[in-house]
Amino acid sequence: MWQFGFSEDRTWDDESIVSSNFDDCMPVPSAFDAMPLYNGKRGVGLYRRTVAVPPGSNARLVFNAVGMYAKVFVDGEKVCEQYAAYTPFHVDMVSSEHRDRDVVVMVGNRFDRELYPLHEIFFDFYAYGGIFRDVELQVFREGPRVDWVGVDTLDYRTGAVQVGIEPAELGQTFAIAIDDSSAREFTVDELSGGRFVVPLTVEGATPWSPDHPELHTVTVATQSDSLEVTFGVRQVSTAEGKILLNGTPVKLLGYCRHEAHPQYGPALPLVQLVADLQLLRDSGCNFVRGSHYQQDPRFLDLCDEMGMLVFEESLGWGPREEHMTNPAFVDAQLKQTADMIRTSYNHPSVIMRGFLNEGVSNMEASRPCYESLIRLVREKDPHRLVTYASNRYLNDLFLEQIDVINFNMYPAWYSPNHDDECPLDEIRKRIHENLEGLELRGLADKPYIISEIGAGAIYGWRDPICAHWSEEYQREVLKIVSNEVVTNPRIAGVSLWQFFDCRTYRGAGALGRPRAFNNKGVMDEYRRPKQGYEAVKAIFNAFGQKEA
Ligand code: ADA
Repeated sequence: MWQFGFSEDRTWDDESIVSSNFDDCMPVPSAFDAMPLYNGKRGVGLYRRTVAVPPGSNARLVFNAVGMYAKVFVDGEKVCEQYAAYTPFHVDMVSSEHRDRDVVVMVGNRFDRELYPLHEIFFDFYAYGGIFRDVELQVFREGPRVDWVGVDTLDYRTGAVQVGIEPAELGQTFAIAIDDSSAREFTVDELSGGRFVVPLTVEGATPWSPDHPELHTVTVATQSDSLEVTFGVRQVSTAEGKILLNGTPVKLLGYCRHEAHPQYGPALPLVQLVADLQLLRDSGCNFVRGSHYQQDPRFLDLCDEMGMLVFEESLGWGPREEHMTNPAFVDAQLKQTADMIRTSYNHPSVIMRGFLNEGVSNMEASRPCYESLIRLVREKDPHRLVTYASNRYLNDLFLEQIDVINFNMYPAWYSPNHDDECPLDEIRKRIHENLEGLELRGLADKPYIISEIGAGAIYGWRDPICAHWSEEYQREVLKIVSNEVVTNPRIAGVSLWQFFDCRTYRGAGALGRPRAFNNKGVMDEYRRPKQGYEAVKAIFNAFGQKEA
């Protein structure tokens, strides 16, 4: 529990606020504006608590996510400002003779493009305020530290991996142990990009896959510090339009998922994360797209443990030309995407990474932003696939540069043909048009995924004529799509839009969003299944059994 205060009037610049106004309390993690008393309010939230650090020790506070933006004060002094809601950041606490350190986090949840260009009110999901994911306290001993360890699989057949360590300097020694084997010492004789890289073998490893999510640990230690990370031995690649997991083609069947719940906002408790994964597995899925931001690290841990493949995405939704040409926006994109890659580096579940959902990738003005993001993702992690979800289809300018084509489309929903009483026929037509176009453009070798497709349905709304917004209509759309995906060898996968309904905004945008929710979930926001759930489940499971 932290002390808490909230002001709708004070400005973000007014830092005098951090010394007063704590008249309530709030659990961490939490989104304060998902709590009944603060629902829908926008302003400045304040969290305060005392953190005990042994006198004389340096310490670090790691914030796994604070939205929408934050300033952190330690002992009354500002030590950090952060403007990316879903990526972790840390503050270092220099040693002091006092044990009790005063930590205040000022949290802003007002939209402000100047301050925080990554999130806009036109997005189709609600932006909450609060310290929504865990805060960790790390207390350090004197001496060399191990801040980051990253493991890459070099050959899933032999168990060959390489372990990268930061920070490292020439002459320094690290003790490294895989699983419960005894530690071996390695002295840094060469640095690669500031990192010490050690080739090792995981003896007798079964490659990680959804059917065999076997995990391993590596422990890296100096005399004063040690870090243990979990990883899987697995490789992902593409060939002839397919995604290969450990050399074997895999069809990706799944949903897009927001981190959302009406009661908790984005601060989901562990039981809910587990429930979501149980439901994904129950639906015959092997794949989830973390739309449209980095998911909770605990969710990724569960994907590793329970065998779910992940398309990981940094925060972005429909950026326009004005964003593409705004250097502050581009810099913030690059930073949050680099931070995301660093923190999810060891999750075997994460097989591809993307950014800028539905950006203007058909415009020349977008080239610098897209090309620098593609380059960054490849450089920071050459062992995963690079992609982004596009709705510019064949007008997209950058498809040649990515590994996997992901197209978002709504043929039977946002139908251009208003005279058509039932536009279900458009679904296959659109998919085939895309595939033919990609072939003509010479892109048939790249795997093609439908990263979004779906229809809105209000939970419980049944309709004998199968009209828009009925569970029946959604069920029919999802059936056609799922059957097409499992039978068409040119389609490498699908992430249906979406796993459950999620809150959007009030105001004019809500005209196409009854209840101010995006109702295209195959479950409602409380995870109550609509008719489409069982329909998709039957098709995905039948395919899974056939493949096995
Ligand atoms: C887009 C977007 C989704 C959602 C969807 C819809 O494709 O990427 O976040 O808004 O449209 O429901 O219209």
